[in-house]
Amino acid sequence: MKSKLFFLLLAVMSLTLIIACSEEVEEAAPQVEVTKDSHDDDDDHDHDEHKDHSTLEEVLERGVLKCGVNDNLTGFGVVTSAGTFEGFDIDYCKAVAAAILGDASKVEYVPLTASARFEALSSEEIDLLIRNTTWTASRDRDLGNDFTATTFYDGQGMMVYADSGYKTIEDMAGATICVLQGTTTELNLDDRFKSAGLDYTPLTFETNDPLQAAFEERRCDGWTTDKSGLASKRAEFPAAAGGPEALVVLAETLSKEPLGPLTRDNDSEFYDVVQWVVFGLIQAEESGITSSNVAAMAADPKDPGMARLLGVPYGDGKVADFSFGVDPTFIQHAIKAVGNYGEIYERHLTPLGLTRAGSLNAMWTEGGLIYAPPFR
Ligand SMILES: N[C@@H](CCC(=O)N[C@@H](CS)C(=O)NCC(=O)O)C(=O)O
Repeated sequence: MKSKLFFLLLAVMSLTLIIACSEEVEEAAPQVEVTKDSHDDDDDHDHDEHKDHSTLEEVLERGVLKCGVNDNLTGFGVVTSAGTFEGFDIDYCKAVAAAILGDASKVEYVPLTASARFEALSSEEIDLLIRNTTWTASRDRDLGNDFTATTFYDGQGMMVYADSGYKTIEDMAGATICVLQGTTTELNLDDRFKSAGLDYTPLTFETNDPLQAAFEERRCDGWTTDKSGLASKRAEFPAAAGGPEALVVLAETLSKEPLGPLTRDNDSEFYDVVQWVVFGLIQAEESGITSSNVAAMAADPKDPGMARLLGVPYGDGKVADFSFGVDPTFIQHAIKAVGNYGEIYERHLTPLGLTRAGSLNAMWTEGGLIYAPPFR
């Protein structure tokens, strides 16, 4: 009895000690304020709530791919006067539709603003988002997205009037800067000016047209976004406002903006198809396969690797089927529809003056970052 009492006392004392210690630990822990680095990413979705269903199956059943895009950025995604969508990102929507459905025209384009795009993906209004969207940690994790692969390595720039005299960001203390809401641009702008101890006033907009109007009225001294976006907007700057020559893009690149297609978390069949379409078009360029020679290459592949990529046998061998859940010729369909990476770039981005040679978007064999893992 005595020993029971002793153990009880010991237990109470240890418990008190444990509680005291844990409180101490808690108190001693540094007070870190956790900020979600994302007013762009306000919609804090619970990614685990995504149903575990396959978008790939849905697209196959529906017979149409719902692709979230930009409709106001020449080069990447824009509606032509004929009412059709075109651009670098649009070609990736077409390539995925061709790969899955065998028909590049089976795309329903859903135009989205920068701030509406993630909600559209998580609410399943779209299957896939391809809208000059930067891969970041918070978008990947907090917002429950999966970035497939980078199709364009970009970086943020600052555009000013040539007659403003601004040569560097440091010259811009006190300036008013036009910027789009719901973008990485808005956040990087703040990082850059704050860390340099420079005052500035952001003038934010939901869409590009009123932003451009404000810039033309000189209500802001600088216009910041991805350098590709600046090239696009500068190229189309109206003559009445001075034309492209009235504007200069400062040399500095303020950030890393890797752009590419994204899907929802926990949707790996669909994710894999989109990712390997991106890689397949890169490999096609490396292997010298184009939209015009793909049929000939498929009929007589030059090597076993080319046969695997195009989903055809090499000699007497078997077709390599990697169980993507689509026809093994899926990359062949994608190439036929839009061409290889170089052809897509040439068609949409070269006309904007975005020189590929010597940039991060050159092929890895030429010193760039455009690289596909082995298709085997
Ligand atoms: N890459 C950045 C910026 C994306 C972005 O929205 N860029 C602007 C300018 S390049 C745009 O698409 N503007 C067209 C519009 O919203 O009308 C991001 O993912 O947040």
